[in-house]
Amino acid sequence: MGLFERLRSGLRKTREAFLSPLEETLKTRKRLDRDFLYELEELLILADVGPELAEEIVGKLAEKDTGSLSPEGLEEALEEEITSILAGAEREFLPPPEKPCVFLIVGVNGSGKTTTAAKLAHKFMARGAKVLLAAADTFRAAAIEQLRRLGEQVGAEVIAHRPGADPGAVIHDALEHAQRRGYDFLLVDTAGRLQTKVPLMEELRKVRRVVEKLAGRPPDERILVLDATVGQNALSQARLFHEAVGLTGLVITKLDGTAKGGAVLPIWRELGVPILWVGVGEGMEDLVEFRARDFARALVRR
Ligand SMILES: Nc1nc2c(ncn2[C@@H]2O[C@H](COP(=O)(O)OP(=O)(O)OP(=O)(O)O)[C@@H](O)[C@H]2O)c(=O)[nH]1
Ligand SMILES: [Mg+2]
Repeated sequence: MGLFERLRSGLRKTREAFLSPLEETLKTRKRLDRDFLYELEELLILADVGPELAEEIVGKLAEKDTGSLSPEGLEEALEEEITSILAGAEREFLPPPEKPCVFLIVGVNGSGKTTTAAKLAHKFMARGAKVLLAAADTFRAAAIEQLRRLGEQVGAEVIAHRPGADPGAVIHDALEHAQRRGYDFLLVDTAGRLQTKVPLMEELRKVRRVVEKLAGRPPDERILVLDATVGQNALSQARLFHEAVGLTGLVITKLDGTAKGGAVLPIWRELGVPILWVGVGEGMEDLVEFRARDFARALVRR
């Protein structure tokens, strides 16, 4: 499967929930009248685009009204509006000149951090890079095991300490190892507990300092992994993480498991942090680079 097809298939639930009722309406209506626009706005809100952006999109469409309306014409207009809203969210990932490129991967429980770390390792290794994974989630023994297993699956080396060890020490070790052995990437998987918010944030700041001290610069990428099934509610968490580590990018996971894929729009609008990749399945190949046009097309085009 090509990457666009992977994205399209991942967004199927959102697209169907949105397009099917719209197409029904289009069978009976031929104009962008008030009722139709109202229904469109509702469908956008159901897809978790949020009331403000839904109104904005519908407003733009109303301005463009050219009289008769075909399903294709409407889909095309929607694609344009969504692409233009998301245009700034696109950021190409480029590794820094100095090796290793350090990724700090953060997020709440179960958002998909460990899986995403392994998917990224898989992606970079396929391009010939040397990738090291660090198990800085020392909170649960099972978390360390999970990373080891995934590391084995993708063929990446994993640095881990005992459960309960200091995450800072794991990162220190891993970074030294990566520097000595000429690794291109060090991907740091962290713990995701939210119930202990303040200590977690302190811990993340500390992790950032450990990297700064040893590498002479903060982690190159501070990536927040957000679960799309949480929809817009992910925003308040995102702000906390942004405060703690200064995010450089987002990965939005589990788009395949939700009809709320539209939440990507308000997440970008409210947070202003670029979206680097999206997760569209549990497999190691199911991580797609975020491109505004592709995303919009996969979301609203039949
Ligand atoms: N369908 C789907 N499932 C995903 C995706 N990304 C991750 N998952 C699944 O989500 C579950 C949790 O993923 P993990 O990677 O363990 O999440 P985590 O953030 O590391 O979790 P904690 O370490 O417990 O905080 C696993 O079953 C993953 O397979 C995705 O894009 N799509
Ligand atoms: Mg994990």
